[in-house]
Amino acid sequence: MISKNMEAALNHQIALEGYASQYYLAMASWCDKEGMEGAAEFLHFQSLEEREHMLKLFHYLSEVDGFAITPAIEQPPIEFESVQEVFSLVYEHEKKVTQSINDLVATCYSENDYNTLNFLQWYVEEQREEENQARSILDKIKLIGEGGQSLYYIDKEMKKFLAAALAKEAAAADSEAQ
Ligand code: OFO
Repeated sequence: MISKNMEAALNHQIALEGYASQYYLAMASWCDKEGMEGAAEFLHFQSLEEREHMLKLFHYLSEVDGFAITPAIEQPPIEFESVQEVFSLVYEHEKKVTQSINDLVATCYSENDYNTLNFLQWYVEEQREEENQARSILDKIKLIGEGGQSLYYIDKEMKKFLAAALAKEAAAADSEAQ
């Protein structure tokens, strides 16, 4: 059984993860349009990840006799100035999600809800990794600089970031299977 307050807080998080999925999908489409295939692939992957984060919360709410609410589809921005802007927005969004997870953890303590606290540990770790990843991408883009030839190198780097994210996912699936 979960409190109404915690149920509402987790539904808010569901909406935030769902929005992140839409947001990154819009960014993927923009990168594709600009011929940045590597960045587009990375953002498509990230968009799917966010949907999974949303669904994980959905299932948790059902498991603890709560009611998961399907969030409305909000139109995210679809045009961006540059690939640097895209990833600085990703970084900003990840920081916002981290703050929201931290607030949820604080609510768990104030309600003595140790089940939800335990469940959220996965998100705490995931946010640390995702924030770090977004910051590293942004640093790399700043280092390479923008402009014709730089975009080619940025896109190549994005493929490496995607490969690392896929390897991490495969390792997590392996350890779950054991
Ligand atoms: Fe859901 O991990 Fe990022 O936001």
